[in-house]
Amino acid sequence: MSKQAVVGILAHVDAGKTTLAEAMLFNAGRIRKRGRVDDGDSHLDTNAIERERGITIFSS
Ligand SMILES: Nc1nc2c(ncn2[C@@H]2O[C@H](COP(=O)(O)OP(=O)(O)OP(=O)(O)O)[C@@H](O)[C@H]2O)c(=O)[nH]1
Ligand SMILES: [Mg+2]
Repeated sequence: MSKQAVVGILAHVDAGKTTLAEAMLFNAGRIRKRGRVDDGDSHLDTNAIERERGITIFSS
């Protein structure tokens, strides 16, 4: 069984939390492509409103 880590990132709105989390997943080899919030293709912001506006709304 692989090790799991629960990581919380706290910072101000638009500070770069999603971008950092995306980079961490990519560097750990958990996602093949590092998406970009600005391009609307981040792995973590999947909702249409999130992608359109480039902000995280939902947590999961
Ligand atoms: N120059 C620069 N821009 C960054 C960096 N990290 C993120 N950004 C930009 O900052 C903006 C916000 O990044 P997000 O990753 O969406 O920030 P967030 O904290 O998840 O935002 P919310 O979920 O809306 O609170 C985007 O335009 C990113 O491209 C960085 O290290 N350097
Ligand atoms: Mg975010």
